Amino acid sequence: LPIIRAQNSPDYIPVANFYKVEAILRPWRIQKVSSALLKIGIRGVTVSDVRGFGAQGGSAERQAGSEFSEDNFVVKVKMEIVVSKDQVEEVIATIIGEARTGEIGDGKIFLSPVADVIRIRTGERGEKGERMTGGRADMFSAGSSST
Ligand code: AKG
Repeated sequence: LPIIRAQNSPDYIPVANFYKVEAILRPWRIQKVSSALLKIGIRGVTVSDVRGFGAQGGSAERQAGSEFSEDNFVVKVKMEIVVSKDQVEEVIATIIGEARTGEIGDGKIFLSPVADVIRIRTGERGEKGERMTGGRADMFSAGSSST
């Protein structure tokens, strides 16, 4: 990846065409988040059942007992979405808008550069590899595609 500023600087900025938005979320907010993402044209979403803890060590604010497992790791869902650079901020805002309760345990979002996206079926890479049928590119080209 091209790097702006010295690579060994703590404030270097990796530049990429694609970014992975990785969100650790409350399981019961996943449905709201994914339907909001669908509405803005996001089609490729991966979720995993995960357990973890943050600054509270997984032990604070036991307002929802069922969220906690025996060993104090809190049950969460990890949602991973790889999008082109221009979609990153809208995706982050959408996730926050649907996932935030304002209480401890809302989770976190991690953003990382992604070097390439490759569709296994076709071998397409880059923008073609990332594009999803019915997704953003189709939504924006709907008016002009008939010409
Ligand atoms: C933490 O461990 O930092 C927490 O936020 C625990 C509370 C939760 O995730 O529900």
